[in-house]
Amino acid sequence: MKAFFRTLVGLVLVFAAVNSAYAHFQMIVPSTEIVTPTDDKEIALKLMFIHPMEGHAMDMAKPTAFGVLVGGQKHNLLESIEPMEFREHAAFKAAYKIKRPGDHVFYVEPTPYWEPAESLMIVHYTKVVVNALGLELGWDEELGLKTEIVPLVRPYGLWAGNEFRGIVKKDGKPVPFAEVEVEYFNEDGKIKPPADPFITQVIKADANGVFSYAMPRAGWWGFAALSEGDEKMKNPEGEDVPVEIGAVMWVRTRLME
Ligand SMILES: [Cu+2]
Repeated sequence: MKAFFRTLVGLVLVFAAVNSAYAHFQMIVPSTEIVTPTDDKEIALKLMFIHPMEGHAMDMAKPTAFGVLVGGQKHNLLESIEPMEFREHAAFKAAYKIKRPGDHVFYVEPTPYWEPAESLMIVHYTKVVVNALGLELGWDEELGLKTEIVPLVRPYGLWAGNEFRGIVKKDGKPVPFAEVEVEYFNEDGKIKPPADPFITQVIKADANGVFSYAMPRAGWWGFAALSEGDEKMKNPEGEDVPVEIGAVMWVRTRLME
């Protein structure tokens, strides 16, 4: 009987770990994905590490890198970030003034996060595109991150129901059959998933690393392609542990009405 309970407890722990594995997403969301010539040129960006559908957050350390690619040039914005709180956890924010037309690809490389439940370090290289002042140029440019989603669909001006497509890359090369997790940012908690599989959508890329997903609701959608890092990393206890590297991209859809 004791052995049975031990097995049961073990199984519950395994399932709990599997579940939490489905949910971490680094987020980078701007106050708007499109800045028109008549709009305020200052936008606000929020960086947080959360479970987008379920709503809870983890503490985020100051990122390793934060910047923007615009007009073919990368600008380091790390000095502009400030700490903030998001759902009682450490997060960051930044203000950015749009100075030129064109697509702005904002990115963040977080400091590795230790996840004891999964015994691994997590690094989600994350990006989001803001279109500015009427010039639609630059959204498909690669940042050259360790792992990255390169969009095959212009990632703004999207209606709810539109399809998003992208190529998953690692070290600049497509990742065949990469697994991509998709979550909706359930900001107001209105969506109540009827069962656990609704929390995170799981899709796979094809042989060329290309994936697609039709987004059924207006709001922010996160796409996370996860893979194992080539090298181990030291956890806070000084042990060598595997690293989960993620290529994350955020896309906003709006309601057609
Ligand atoms: Cu978590």
